[in-house]
Amino acid sequence: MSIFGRVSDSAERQAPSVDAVVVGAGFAGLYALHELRTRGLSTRVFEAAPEVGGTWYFNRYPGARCDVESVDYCFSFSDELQQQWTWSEKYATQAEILRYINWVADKLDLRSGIDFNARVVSATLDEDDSTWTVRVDTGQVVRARFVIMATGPLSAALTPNFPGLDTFEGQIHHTAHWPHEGVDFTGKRVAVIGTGSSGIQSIPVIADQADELVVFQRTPNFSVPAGNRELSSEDVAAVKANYAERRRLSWRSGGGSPHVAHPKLTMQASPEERREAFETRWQLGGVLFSKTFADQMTDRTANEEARKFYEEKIRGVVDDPDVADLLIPTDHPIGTKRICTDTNYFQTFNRPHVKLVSVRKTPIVAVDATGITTTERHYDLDAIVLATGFDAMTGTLAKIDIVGRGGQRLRDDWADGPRTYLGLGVDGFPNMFLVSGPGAPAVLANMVLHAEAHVNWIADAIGYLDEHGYVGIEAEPDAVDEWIVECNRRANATLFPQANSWYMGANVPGKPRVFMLFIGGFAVYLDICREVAAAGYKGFRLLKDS
Ligand code: N01
Repeated sequence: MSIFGRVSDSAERQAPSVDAVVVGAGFAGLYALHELRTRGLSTRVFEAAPEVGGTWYFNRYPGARCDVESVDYCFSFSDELQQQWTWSEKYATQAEILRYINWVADKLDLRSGIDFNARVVSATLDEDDSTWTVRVDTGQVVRARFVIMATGPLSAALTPNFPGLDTFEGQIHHTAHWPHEGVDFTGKRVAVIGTGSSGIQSIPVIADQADELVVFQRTPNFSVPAGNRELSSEDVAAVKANYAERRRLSWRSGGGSPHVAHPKLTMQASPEERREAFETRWQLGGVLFSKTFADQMTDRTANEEARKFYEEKIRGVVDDPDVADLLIPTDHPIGTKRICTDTNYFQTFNRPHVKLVSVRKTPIVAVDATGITTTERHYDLDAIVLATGFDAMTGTLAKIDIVGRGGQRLRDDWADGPRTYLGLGVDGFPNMFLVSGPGAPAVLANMVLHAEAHVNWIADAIGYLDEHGYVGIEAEPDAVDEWIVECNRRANATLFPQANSWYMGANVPGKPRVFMLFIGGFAVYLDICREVAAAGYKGFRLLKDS
């Protein structure tokens, strides 16, 4: 080691020290700060953005809303919070969710614990005492007993490598990095590339403004009308009077919201019952259409019934049958990519100034100063919107240089796919916890409740270590291996692996194709985590001071 290395090591040893560093100030990071502080642990949060909000700070594209009902997609840990805040719509806009997050941050005095404009660039384990040295792009260095990665599964935006993209002379905006002042497309010729949730929400709004809109679609997506509406004071009062029961159902559910599937399996229901159930769920709106019947995501025949109903609905609103053919997915079972929720998405393609281009039929060849060229023709454009998604689950963690035992790097360790135990711990990386990481239900559940559950588990684990005189906790390699097998076993019993989804890493060229989530259900997962803790953190090695 060079003398400079030694000098810097000793300087780092004198760096300020806290019990926990939390990376990210979205829902998860904010709750972690609140909970760890409440339990008397000194905690510092680093947030790359200038404000709180995480995904809801960045994703402010036109039409951005949550696809989980607002009354469920908010903190449950404090009845005072859920009683005091009043949501205005069934599905909250990005702006309203961000207002809510700011309100919580103020109410719980969280800002004082957060460094903003502070991107964590590395976290390095000191094996002698199982502590972490965390470096920030501001030059700050902090030592911590625990590092909690509340970095969010969908926070590394993906920009495809279209040749010539940087030569385009008009505006380019990624939905995940939308300008705060907004974008006015009035009188403009606009392209949207990508038809996932972000594209499907923004396309109808952009179409309202633009002179011409060209939508470049690679894979058509299933999208169900959101059925959004304003909440009346009676709606709000009914939810608030019944919040405890609503939350109880959510905690015991498959996805973290109080949905109950039809009592029969799809093919046990008569054709009339089936149709009525699909119609009722369709009218209620949103992603839960894929859970109308409990077997829809495991039984191909059941799934096909839902798909046929869906196809009929879409053909009913798209005027041109050739356009409808392009818009209706045929390459994956319904629900195996996250179902999108929309407001007038399909109707938008009936408008004369909106054109749909399948880049499967006519791929994008290049972008130049004036627009996009496909194998068929050139499109003159003033603006390009990239609704091209994320390097999900692992992308953000891979950007941080996380160095564990023996100098092993997390990004190398995960080269063939992420390895975690319960989505919470990683072998070789003691005292580092993930919130909503790969191997947890994460995005398959209500992310707010999921974050609360993870943070509570982590805080309990730290309490257990302190109470019993341990300095560290580390996932056992065998437990990680077995958990991966378990996650794969459960995924393979469903239809999910049949889709080239971001759940599978399939949207990122070169990313290993593995199903990155625990699909056994939110309540089942929480029970497993509880059992592991109750058994003295079975599958984790508890470390004594050496
Ligand atoms: O990203 P996506 P997203 N050439 O990956 C296409 C959550 N979310 O930001 O499907 C051409 O779904 C890509 O095509 P393909 C939610 O969990 C929630 O929309 O890979 N096209 C796809 O059409 C969601 O699932 C909400 O073939 C290219 C699109 O870009 C997740 O975030 C709102 C391409 C990307 O879709 C991600 O959603 C928004 C290329 N080279 C997001 N590369 C709500 O709560 C990619 N594409 C409602």
